[in-house]
Amino acid sequence: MNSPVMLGLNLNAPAFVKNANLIAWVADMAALCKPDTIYWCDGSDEEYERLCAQLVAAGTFKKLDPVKRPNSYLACSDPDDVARVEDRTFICSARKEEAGPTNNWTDPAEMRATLHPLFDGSMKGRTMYVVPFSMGPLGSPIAHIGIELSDSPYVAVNMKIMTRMGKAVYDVLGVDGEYVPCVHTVGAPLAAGQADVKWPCNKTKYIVHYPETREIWSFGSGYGGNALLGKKCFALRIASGMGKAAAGGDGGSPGWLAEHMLILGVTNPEGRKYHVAAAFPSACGKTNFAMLIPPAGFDGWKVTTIGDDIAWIKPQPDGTLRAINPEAGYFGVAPGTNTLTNPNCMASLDKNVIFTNVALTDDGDVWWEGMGDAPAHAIDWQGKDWTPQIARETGAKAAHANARFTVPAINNPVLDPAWDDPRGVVIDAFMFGGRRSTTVPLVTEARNWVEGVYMAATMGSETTAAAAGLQGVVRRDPFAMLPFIGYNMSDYFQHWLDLGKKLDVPGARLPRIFTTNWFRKGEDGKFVWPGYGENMRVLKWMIDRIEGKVAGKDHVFGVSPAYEEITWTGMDFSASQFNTVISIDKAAWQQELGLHTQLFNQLHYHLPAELEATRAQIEKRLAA
Ligand code: SAT
Ligand code: MN
Repeated sequence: MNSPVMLGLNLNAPAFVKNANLIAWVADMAALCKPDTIYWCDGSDEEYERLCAQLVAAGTFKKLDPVKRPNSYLACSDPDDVARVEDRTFICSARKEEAGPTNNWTDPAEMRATLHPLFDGSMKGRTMYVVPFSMGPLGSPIAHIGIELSDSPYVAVNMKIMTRMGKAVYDVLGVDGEYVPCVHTVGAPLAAGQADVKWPCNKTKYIVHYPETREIWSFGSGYGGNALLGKKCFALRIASGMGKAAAGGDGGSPGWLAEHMLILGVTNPEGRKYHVAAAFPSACGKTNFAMLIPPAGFDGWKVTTIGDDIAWIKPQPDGTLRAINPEAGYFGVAPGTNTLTNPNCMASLDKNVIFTNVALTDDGDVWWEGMGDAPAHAIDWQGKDWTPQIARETGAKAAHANARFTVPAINNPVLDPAWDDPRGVVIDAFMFGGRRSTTVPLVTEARNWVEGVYMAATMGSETTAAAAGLQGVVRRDPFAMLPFIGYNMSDYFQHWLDLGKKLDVPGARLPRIFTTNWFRKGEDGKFVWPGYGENMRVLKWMIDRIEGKVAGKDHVFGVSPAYEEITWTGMDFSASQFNTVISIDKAAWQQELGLHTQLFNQLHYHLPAELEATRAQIEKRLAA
């Protein structure tokens, strides 16, 4: 391989970078990708502003009105680059069984041979940004460091919001610290004199993970989880494997968990505070739930946000589980967000935001479907004129269904004081929630850890616009991790079961496990449960369960609330409406169990016997 010096490229490594391994790797990657220049990000505000100004000059960003949206920008992507590409995402472990049947797998040597020519010269005519980031509070025992090399300044500025990015990371890394190397290119090299486009990307896309060597290689996309490699690629796919690999050893370590979960704090009027980690698939309202405002009638209740998408959870010697949010910002879904569905989120979006694929209004602000009154005219996310009349006539959407905002966590008015605490917070309950128009009740508590793992493992959900492809079809999405687990799904189930056993030490109290479904529909095809802030009523029932205040009703696969156990103050919801969202239809559940069997057949390799036994028990109870 040519050295960068031979190529005439100056590495420009600043004095604060003291890690020889890192410098050598950057040199190797520069020799391969052949950028025109290398820029080492320091994470300063001055740098952020400079890169944003550069993105404005390039036409990628539009600066929004400085009074209406101070220090905020709009980016509109290529229409072919709008969501995660699950069919182009690969887990390249040494053996196929280690990736498991739910992941795309290619032999690592073969994948390297495919990627090498694609990355060779891929950054020509561009700058390679060296982006140092910490997933989690700097120096936290639960946190880990990554370095992303990217030829996208859009990625660099988004990483500044989404992670602890900058110079201080190098202090934690030191001369020989470890980091996860992440290489990203939009795959659009520029010939000498060739003009750039606003959103460079490539029709060919590869989002590749090598779990053994803990590397991430991403080619061809500039969007979201495809390109901001700290998020799904590192914090879920690579980290889930790290947590599993940490299990065992001489000390019998339980390992740890990297989960697709929000983390919230909930304080009751008596002042007792609990922490809940909740898994929902992408675009199913994690950000809304994490910022929930208790409705009228819930005086003295308070919900605070630790994280809205990902949780890293480590068992402690006392049997507790402590969790951190590895991220520092929110990459949330814009459409549907408004002052009624999520007032705290709307307040967060007042300033310092990067919007992607929403509409630009004539007064230099943004708009999306479900934000409120439509403007008389706007420029839609594809740069076309948009009016309410055009929308009526053609169905054109002003914003893409997967349009996003990138916003710093510190903008959130209900940010939990412990959100940046390196020790994390103690988890009292897990929640798993799918998007199901039928069958699954509003809320159910598992009677024990194994039953909870079974519920999470068999969760189904209707697909959303967060991933490219078919939408609204029910697929099994175990733990809301189907697109994010970095190793064999059945081994992951086993990891959860083993962890539960190891935590079950005298004096310790395992977190309770609940499943929820906000999305049951009535015969008219409309949602029956109002959701959003009203979800507080379900959250309160969970806390009441933890405190032993409500008995619940036992049924075939867990415990659900009686109508009187939910606090209805300030809400009209009849017993019969409640029945529509909580009832268990035997025939539907017999069918549902058939789908569980199908899933278990698919996952038979290493499938824990406890899960199959739990399924058989439920089947027996159903038949009784
Ligand atoms: O684009 S992301 O993968 O970051 C968002 C999501 O799918 O949750
Ligand atoms: Mn997510």
